[in-house]
Amino acid sequence: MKPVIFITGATSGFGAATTRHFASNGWKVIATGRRRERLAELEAQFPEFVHGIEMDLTHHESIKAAVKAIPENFQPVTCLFNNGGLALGTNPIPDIDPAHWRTMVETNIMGLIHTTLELLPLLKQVGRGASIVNVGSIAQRFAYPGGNVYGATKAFVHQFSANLRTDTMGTGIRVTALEPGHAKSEFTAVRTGGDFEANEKMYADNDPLMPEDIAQTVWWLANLPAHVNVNVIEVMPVCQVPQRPVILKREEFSA
Ligand code: NDP
Ligand code: 8X3
Repeated sequence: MKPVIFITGATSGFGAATTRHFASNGWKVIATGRRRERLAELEAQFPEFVHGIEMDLTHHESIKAAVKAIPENFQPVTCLFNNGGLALGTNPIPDIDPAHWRTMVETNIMGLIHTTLELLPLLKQVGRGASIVNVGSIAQRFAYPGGNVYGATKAFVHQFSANLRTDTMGTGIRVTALEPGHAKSEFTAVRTGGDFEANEKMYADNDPLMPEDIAQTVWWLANLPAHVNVNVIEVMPVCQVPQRPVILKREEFSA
């Protein structure tokens, strides 16, 4: 029987690349997201390997319906790639849109925990060798102006992943928080409300991670020997360097 991966956010960026990588290498993929036409493209590219299901992470009922709609020949599930998510807005507090905050919490936190809850029975059927890969971000550890609620949702993913490991203890299911840095996708276009020029500019003069880099990392994680659990993995492009905290001079304070 071929192994199966359930992917959230399969319509773009990391999720689309991971769908292609796994399907090309003989896994079956349940590809989910809101944009049906993009799911259809993936299905057309890999007719026997990809099954698309429309799913909105912000609605628990939509997640339940999607899991119910998984065809029998795409069960049980060996890997859950909890990847779908977004940042909205780049302004520091208080110049923010409360609706953005709500959507980020509903997608990055509620969507991820509800998906985990609904998939667990199918992962438990596999048990030893099954895995959950939760996409966090370096933004959970490195603060930056305008990162406010986005970074905090990813800090949730970091700690939830650790707690989930303790709750799944004894089932054989592995849990990893995968925390990427600067990576090219549609992330910045979404964050800026559809500014694809800003998206291109962000990556024009540097060499970011590419979605395929993340797909390969997920592949490595999912195919490690069954007794190995990578708790956290932080991945950055060589062009991105973590630095020490900023120190302000007295004259740089506004009051
Ligand atoms: P993209 O914008 O390219 O992809 C985001 C995916 O999330 C899309 O497939 C989108 O699908 C899905 N999504 C968003 N909202 C919902 C929703 N309500 N319901 C279902 N699916 C949803 O960005 P990335 O590939 O970069 O992002 C993937 C993950 O990686 C995110 O969690 C992001 O926070 C994280 N990340 C990104 C980094 C980067 O620099 N790019 C770095 C670190 C982490 P659709 O719109 O069709 O529903
Ligand atoms: C996305 C990475 O640093 O742009 O999670 O917020 S960052």
